[in-house]
Amino acid sequence: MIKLLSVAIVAGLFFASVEPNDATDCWTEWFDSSNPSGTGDRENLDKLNRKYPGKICPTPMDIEAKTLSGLSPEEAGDVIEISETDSGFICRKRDQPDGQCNDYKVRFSCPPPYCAEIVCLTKWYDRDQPSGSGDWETLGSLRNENPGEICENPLYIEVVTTDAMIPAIYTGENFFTFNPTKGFVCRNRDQSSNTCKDYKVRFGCPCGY
Ligand SMILES: [Ca+2]
Ligand SMILES: [Ca+2]
Repeated sequence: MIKLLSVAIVAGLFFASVEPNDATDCWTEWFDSSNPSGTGDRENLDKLNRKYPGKICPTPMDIEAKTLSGLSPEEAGDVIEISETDSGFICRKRDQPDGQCNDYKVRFSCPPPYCAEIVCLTKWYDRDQPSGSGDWETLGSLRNENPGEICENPLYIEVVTTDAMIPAIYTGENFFTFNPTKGFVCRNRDQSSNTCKDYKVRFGCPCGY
């Protein structure tokens, strides 16, 4: 749910509670993946999850944004757009009176189960090559072929190319499936080059699984 909000509404709705509502909730560390060099500053949750696997819970309860110098959007005088927690934070230059956005960092609050849970990464898996219809590294197939090795409901997935270990989000390819509960699929037909790179994946599971 995207809402265009004035600074006053944003301050009231989303940034009034700078600490977690429940004392047992926890905040993640701060993330800054984007600079306001183009049309604005965008700190997207999906992108952050892929760039920092295991660092953010799958369904954050709240989001907080501050400038790198520590000001709230209200204090910085910026009008921001925020999709509560599912896609993160956007400051668009075109929405600003002065046409400029500050550089923001964001953090998320996570529910108690996540706070107490330390995430452990599995080994890397590479079960398929993109020589057929694409590179199919689905969680179902990987679990079937590696019994007992991967938890049923992973919290995170990390995907890199098999050769240079380039994170999938930086290869510019279009992915059919890319999430911790289904795994990863790159279909050749979705690429302008008609072929996917070869990827390997690993998952974040509760430690002790
Ligand atoms: Ca930023
Ligand atoms: Ca592969």
